[in-house]
Amino acid sequence: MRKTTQLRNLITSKELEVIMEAHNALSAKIVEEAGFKGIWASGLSISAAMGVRDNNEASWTQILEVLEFMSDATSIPILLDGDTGYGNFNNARRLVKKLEQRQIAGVCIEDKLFPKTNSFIRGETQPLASIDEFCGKIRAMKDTQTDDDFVVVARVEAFIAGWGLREALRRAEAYRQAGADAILIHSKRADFEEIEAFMKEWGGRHPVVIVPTKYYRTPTARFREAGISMAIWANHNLRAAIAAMQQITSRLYREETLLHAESCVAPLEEVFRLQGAEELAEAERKYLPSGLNGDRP
Ligand code: SPV
Ligand code: MG
Repeated sequence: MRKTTQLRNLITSKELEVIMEAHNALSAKIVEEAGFKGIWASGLSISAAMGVRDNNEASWTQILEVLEFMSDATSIPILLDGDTGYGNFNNARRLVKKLEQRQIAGVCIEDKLFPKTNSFIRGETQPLASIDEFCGKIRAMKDTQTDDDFVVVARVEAFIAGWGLREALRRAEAYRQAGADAILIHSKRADFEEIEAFMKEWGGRHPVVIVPTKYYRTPTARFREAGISMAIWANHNLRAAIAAMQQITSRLYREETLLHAESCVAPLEEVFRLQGAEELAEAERKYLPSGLNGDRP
């Protein structure tokens, strides 16, 4: 099944679906192997892995290069965190064209201004896009896609900016009418209450996606009860990698020996397996004349 169709099915299914963050091909592959049905290509994680801030410091073509490796390495759909679409409607529609060429299944855009800032950094101070401008961007993206199943998710930042429930609903409804396939309603609160209030008023009009990073204590059953379509574990591979790398690096620095490190890290064979070394060995048996390592006289 096409990756776009897979993602559309996840978004529109009656069940709660959960997708997980990846920030490069290796983490994307790990997400697929764990059993997840989709990948969140997180702007925060990809930028952090590049050593830059989540402020569009990495160019959108640099993000595309990472995505291409992620897409090549996996068979489950990738939903790109496309920030604001990297500019106006024109940049956003060109992004859609380039994503489709790389078999990226969908993109989420947020109603902020380019260059954006991560929602958890001084959210209240962040300006929001005008509703009309953002709706034009959504329409341009939907008009550009050539695969009907390509998914455009519109992310509402009204709660992040402190604009309240009424504004969140107004924006979500406008984005639905502009053609978005789902609404991502974001919150920085430690509880689920503002999202729950939104869901009550929303009344199942259109699929809703959430990112429970800050309200991680909320049991997943409550997301189901509220009628959420998709939850995103948005940055946990990056944060796991940071913790693991800091631990092993400081230990190796202190101990000046590899003696105790070996049991704390993945075996080298696991690295080769994840890279697909076995497939290359098979291909060599098929395509390389046996015993030849270059011509010798
Ligand atoms: C991301 O993963 O980059 C997101 C989610 O956009 S958040 O960091 O919560 O804004
Ligand atoms: Mg982001």
